[in-house]
This record gives sequence, structure tokens and C-alpha cells, in this order.
Amino acid sequence: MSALDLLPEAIAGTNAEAADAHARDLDALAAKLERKGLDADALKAKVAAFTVAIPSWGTGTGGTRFARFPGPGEPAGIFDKLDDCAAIHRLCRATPDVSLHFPWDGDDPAALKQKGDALGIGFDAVNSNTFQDQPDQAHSYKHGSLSHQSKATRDQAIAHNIRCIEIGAAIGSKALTVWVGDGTNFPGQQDFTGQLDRYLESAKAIYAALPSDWRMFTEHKIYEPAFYSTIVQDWGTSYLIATELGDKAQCLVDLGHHAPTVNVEMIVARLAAFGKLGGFHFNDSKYGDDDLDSGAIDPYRLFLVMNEVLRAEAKGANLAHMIDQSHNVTDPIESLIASANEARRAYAQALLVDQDALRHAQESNDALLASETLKAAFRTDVEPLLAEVRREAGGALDPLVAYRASGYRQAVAKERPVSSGAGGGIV
Ligand code: AFD
Ligand code: MN
Ligand code: MN
Repeated sequence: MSALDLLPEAIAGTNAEAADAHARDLDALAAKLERKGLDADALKAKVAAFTVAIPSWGTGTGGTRFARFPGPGEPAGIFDKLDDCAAIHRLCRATPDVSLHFPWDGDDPAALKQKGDALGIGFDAVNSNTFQDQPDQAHSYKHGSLSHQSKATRDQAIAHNIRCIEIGAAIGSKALTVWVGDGTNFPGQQDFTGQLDRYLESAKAIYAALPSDWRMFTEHKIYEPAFYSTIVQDWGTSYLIATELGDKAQCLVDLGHHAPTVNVEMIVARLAAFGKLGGFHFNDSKYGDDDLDSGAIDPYRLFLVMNEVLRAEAKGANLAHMIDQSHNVTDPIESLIASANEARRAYAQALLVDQDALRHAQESNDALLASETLKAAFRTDVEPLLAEVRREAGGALDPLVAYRASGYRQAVAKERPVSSGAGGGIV
């Protein structure tokens, strides 16, 4: 028996306990929506269609560069990670896809596909990793990868990205996300332009290997692991790279990859306006690349981002919704469930924005009414609607309660080896 088999009973049992209160809350919300001229059923269908991909690397306890404190039942490999992803989806019914990271997730596409199919899990964008060395590799990435001074090192990094595309193509992915740690720690360490030229040449070689129906996402980040300059440091450079590469290249916005005061929703709008918005890594941030749970710090910002997501998607943008988080002090399954729910909540709230009222306020320069129009949607408690969407799809009214009731973590802890806490590191 698999630990996943514990879930149906826990879902049924906790749903039964919560059924009466849920029905009353849902009726009250439906009545409120109706007064505003909104149809709860139409909203439910749109919310159900909004899904986010789970990062395979987010299912294990993360760490900082100081330490890592693993919990019980840590996944020992990609197949355990996929089990955990399936558990998350069965509870919250919002995460049918997983985003894989290579070589962390092995090099056996047939086995990955078989496991995904058996669990009913699909695969979103694959991620390459040239920000750390693997035991068997010929050339070190200590001083860079796709932008390295040495052609042999650049070629090795290119070959790895092409292998990621091959694995991805075999398992049904349609995109490659490229994030590199390349940069410098000292002024003068590298020539800014020469480094970018080398990066572009490498990126073009990867781009040339994309299947016709694939996209390549370029992901920027302001700093870390490089602390003076980072090669793809902001959305401007990401846009320039994606433009230089061609139509199949688009920008990926990780919500935590900007300076703390940056207006991320405006970046989203700008990239969308020029057809270069490819997708997201949802998470939250207080200072930098904190990789905190979605909506944990600034749920209003997440709502404002979703408002732009809705506008872009209404105009036909195909956006990859993915999570990229590191869970240091929580059970990663719980954090991922909560994050998927928060992403959906913000999306549902954005659906409630009275767009006519907003446009009217903008046209009449009524700043306060414009702000209040957004706030009115943000203030609406859509939890009963989210719960009903989960219930109708076979999930839990309260997935965290059902997860804890299931004993899933305790069950996998009995089967999986104890994970070592030695060393720091992001995952
Ligand atoms: C990095 C980036 C990038 C990368 C991930 C690995 O956000 O998405 O793939 O973390 O954990 O900071
Ligand atoms: Mn990211
Ligand atoms: Mn990040």
C-alpha cells in the first residue's frame, strides 16, 4: 500500500465534517456575487482552469547557505518527489503538473514518463542546472557556465541544456527555463559586454535545438550567487536576450528576483505588452530571492500581479504558472498546498475586479475610486468558492486539515531513509 492510498479516506472524512459550514458559507458568497452581477458557476469554471506547476526541488526541505534542517520522510529521489507532488494535487486539485530540474531529477525520461502517467501527473517547463558542479563533469562552473571564458566550459553547459530539452521532449514538456548564476563578485572581474556576448552565443546554440512547438524561458535575478554583477540581472536584460533569440524565447518572472521596492506587476504588464511574457515562478519575498510561500508576505502584490496575468491571458498570452520555493521551516507539502491555494485565491480575486468601473475611474482620473475598485475585489473572501472548486474535482475542502488527518508524512517517514542535515545549499 502506498501512502497516497491514505488520502481518499482523509479527504472524505474531513469533507463530511466541514460540509454544513461550507454549504452555508458558499451560499452567502454566491448571494453576494449575484448582487454584484457575477455568476458563481462561471467563476468556478475559470478558477478550476487556473493551475500551477509544482517544482520537484520544492518537495524536499530547503536550506540557507548556513544550514539545512531536514524533516521526517524527506523524498529520497525524484520518484518520492513525484509521489509528494501527486499527494499535493490530490488534496488541492490545483497542481496537475510538475516542473523538473536536471540533473537533480536524473536522466531517465522513460521512467519519469511512466511514473508521471501512473500518478496522473504531467510535466511543465524543465530547468537546467549549470550553477553548480556535478561529480563527473569535466569543466567547473565556478567562474561561469554559458558565459564562461573557456569555450569547452560553455560547450559543456550548452550540451547539458540540449539534453534537458531531449528529456523534456520525451516526457511531454514544452519549455526549457534557463537561469544561470553567472556573474562577478568584483568590479573589473569580467567585461560586462564580453560576458553577455558569450552568453548570447551559447543561448543561441540552445535555442537552435528547441523543437518547433517549444519555448525557451529566460529567467532574470538581481543577484546571488554573484554579488557584484549578474549576467541576466533584470527584466530589461531578459527582454533583450529573448528578443535577440527569437519568437520562441520569452521572459520568466520569478516574483522574488527583484529589488525589494520594484513594481513587479508593472514589469509583468510591460513584458506582456510586447509579447515577451512567458511565465512565472510564484513565491513571495521580503528582501531578495527569499523563496517564501506564495502570498505569505504581500498577498496584495500577488493579487496585482494576477490582475495583469488575467489581462495578458485575455489577450491570448500563453503563460506558464509555476512555483519556485524553498521551504526551510515548514513541511514542504503543506507549504506547496498553501501556495497553490494562495495563487488561486489571488487569481479568483482578480476575476472579481469590476473592469468597467476601473476603466471609468481611470478615464475620469478618479484615483481613489480606481484604487477602491481593486481593493473591493481583493477584500472579498473567496475561500468558499476555492473550496467548492476543490470539492467538485475530488479534492479536500480544507487540504491542510485533510493532509494532516491522512498521516501521509508519518507513513512516508517509515519508508524513506533519514535525510542528512549536513551542509547548506538551496535545496
Ligand atoms: C534559483 C532560480 C531558478 C532556479 C532555482 C533553483 O530561482 O529558478 O532554478 O533557484 O532552486 O534562485
Ligand atoms: Mn525561479
Ligand atoms: Mn529564486
